[in-house]
Amino acid sequence: MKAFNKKIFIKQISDNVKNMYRKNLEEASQEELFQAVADAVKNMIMDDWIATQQVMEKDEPKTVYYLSMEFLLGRALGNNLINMTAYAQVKEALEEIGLDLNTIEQQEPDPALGNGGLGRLAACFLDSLASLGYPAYGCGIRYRYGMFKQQIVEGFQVEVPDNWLKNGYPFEMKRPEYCYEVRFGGHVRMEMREDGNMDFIHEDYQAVNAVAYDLPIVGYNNHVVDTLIIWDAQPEVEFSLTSFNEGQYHKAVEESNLARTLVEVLYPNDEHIQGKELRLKQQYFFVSASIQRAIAKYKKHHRSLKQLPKKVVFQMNDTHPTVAVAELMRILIDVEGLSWDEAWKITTQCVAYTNHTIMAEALEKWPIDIFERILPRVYQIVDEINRRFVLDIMDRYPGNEDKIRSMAILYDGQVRMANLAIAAGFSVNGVARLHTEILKNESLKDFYEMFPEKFNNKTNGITQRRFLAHGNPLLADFVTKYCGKGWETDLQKTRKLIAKADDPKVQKEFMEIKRENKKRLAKYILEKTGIEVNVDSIFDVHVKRLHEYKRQLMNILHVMYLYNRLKDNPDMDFVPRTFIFGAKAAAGYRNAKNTIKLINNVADVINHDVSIGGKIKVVFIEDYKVSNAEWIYAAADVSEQISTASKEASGTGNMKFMLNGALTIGTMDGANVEMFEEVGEENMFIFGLSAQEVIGFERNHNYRPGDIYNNDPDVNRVLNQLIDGTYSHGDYELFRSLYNYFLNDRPDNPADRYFILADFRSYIQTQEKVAAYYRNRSAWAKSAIMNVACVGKFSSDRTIQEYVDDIWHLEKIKVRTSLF
Ligand code: GLS
Repeated sequence: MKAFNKKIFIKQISDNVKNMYRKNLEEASQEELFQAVADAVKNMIMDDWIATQQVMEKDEPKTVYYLSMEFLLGRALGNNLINMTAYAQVKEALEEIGLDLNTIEQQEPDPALGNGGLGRLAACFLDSLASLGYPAYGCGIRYRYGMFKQQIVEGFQVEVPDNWLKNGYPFEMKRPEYCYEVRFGGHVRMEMREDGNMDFIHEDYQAVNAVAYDLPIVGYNNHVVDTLIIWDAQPEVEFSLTSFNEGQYHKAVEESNLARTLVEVLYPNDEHIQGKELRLKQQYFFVSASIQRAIAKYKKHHRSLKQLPKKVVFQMNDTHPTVAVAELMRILIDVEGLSWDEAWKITTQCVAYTNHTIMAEALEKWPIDIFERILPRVYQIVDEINRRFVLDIMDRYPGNEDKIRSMAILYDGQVRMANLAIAAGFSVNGVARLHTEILKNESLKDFYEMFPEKFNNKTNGITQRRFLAHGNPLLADFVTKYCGKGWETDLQKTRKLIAKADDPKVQKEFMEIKRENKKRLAKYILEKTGIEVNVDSIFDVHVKRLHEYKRQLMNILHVMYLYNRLKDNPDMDFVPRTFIFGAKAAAGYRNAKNTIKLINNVADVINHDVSIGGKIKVVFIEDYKVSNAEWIYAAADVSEQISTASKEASGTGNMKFMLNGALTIGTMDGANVEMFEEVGEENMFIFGLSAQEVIGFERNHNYRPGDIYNNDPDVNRVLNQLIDGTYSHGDYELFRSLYNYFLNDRPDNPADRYFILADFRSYIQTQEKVAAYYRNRSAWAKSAIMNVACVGKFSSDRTIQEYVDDIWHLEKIKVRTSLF
């Protein structure tokens, strides 16, 4: 970035408004001003972006291609300014012309090209890659419609399309020169070549063009600007009514329809596959384009592909892009003319796989007939990989059918994408230590036994640039005051707070900051929901995707339990609490949607009951997304991380709350385990079954929630309130399916499969401890400060450095802008 020149910057904004909208500054709307400011900021980024690409072109460093169906970016304007270290200057410049940066930032649509944790992790990783100075491309899809917007109408979730490109997105750049053909359908004809080898000729296919759009990923204060490529689909031949004979006419119509539908929408399911053909097409589309791009770039410098693994590594973010294995093989064999063995050697050194969940319903499997019909040549390659892999298994375990059943890529009429990724990948990693252990010892046990050297752990992390520097400026200043500058790129620096955590003055200062942030959120809540909340109550927050294993249902049952107690003993000693929820449910996920309705109905009853004197409030924040999340974390006192142990692979929200000085109430699950190690038992509230206990129950089928229902009167009462009309205006049926969840036992769907009742009593008791602890302001403040002090490990900078050291082996690049 050139040295910031206020005068030029201001001039550019007014020029932009004039040229883009034929208006003066005074006439422009806030949205127009956002576009004008964003364009000016993009202009500031450009020199560094060009310089970074030039260094990459010249030095040709090894580069990671992070292949991901999802990048949940959130707004870019503020974050870019933070990373350019220009936020304060730009804010001041705008003030000079009467503009408020905050208001302008809020005009930006959240680019929501992801569902939740997995997509947000990808975005944090890009931020860290650029900030650490590593050469990287994110590769994804330019969905016309990202994650849906959520409205709550009479307590129900309603999904509204998210047309984020409606006014044009100022940070994206179309790159028509990067355009690759991607083929679907048709059939493969084999032809003998003169040298005796086979040619595989793909015929009668439909083709679309993948066209690149680049987004800048600005590194923190280092001039490095990496690139996120999102692929758009366009028909190969522009459709024209007159110039086609009948056959071409149909093909043109089909191809233009395919191009249109291909990138239309993000599938809004987290950790659940729907198995739609279009989804497989999306996967192949962006994977093929990305690999073609990587190979074209490599070939500018090399004639032989043998050295590809020295220059390129593809990280496959979950099973979604794992068709990359076969697509790379296809290109190396069919396009580049390598032998199978040469291609396999290269491929298996270039691809690595990250597993993000143990939930069986999330591991992608495709019916063979669909896969073969859509990708006939790629299927042949998968078939051959499988044939050879099964021979390897038989070699290693003669006569052991079980091993083939668990590890074969093609089995039972399905293509198992995780198995493909593990068979071919040189690295397989989980995303928190516990998760990786469960992969090794339970779900991927056979693979671990066969390929122990491939398995490794990379505990997730988050970027402190967005979630502290941008999201919580007051706390950011506090950290700078006591730890000095530098935590933006070295989060371990917050450890200096340990020495301050006992200091009453520092504690008071921390609590004042928290209170300011609670006021900011309270104002937002009032505006959005009309609910007035008490900023001196405990802000107890549960925000994340709605999923049964995350147990929002347990949380709201606990609220119902507390309300019963308050009604029974109106004079009881009670620490006021505001329970804050935010969660989107997949559109077809019934229990999840019913849970949202239940939370809203409980909120309605409790918030309107004047007899409890406002001691409990329940708020459901509509449309939880990256931009409002930043405010929510900053305001939280208590962070709910209460998944059934063993089910949450890592969690990353847990880390964002910790960074913002909230105390966690949680199970020993995912990365909570490692947070506990870092922050110590005095500063975190742990309860519930362990992962081993849960796995034990699942294995032995000896969990009996019905007994708890019958024997624990508090449990009995809250469950009955689901079907006695208390929270449904007398409708006994509205929440019957949630009630049944606890008690209906079926072999494929056991009662209370997420062990809510098993953990309920210890959850109640631990929540009592939370309330008692909150009364001790000094102890609470100390623990909150300790959370900030001990969060260092959970920076995504640490995670990325581990990926670089153990998997990618990249070298840092140095960018100096010549104009500087
Ligand atoms: C997820 C896991 O559920 C989270 O625990 C994890 O933090 C995240 C990133 O690794 O990935 N897997 C998934 O499919 N969605 C997720 O959020």
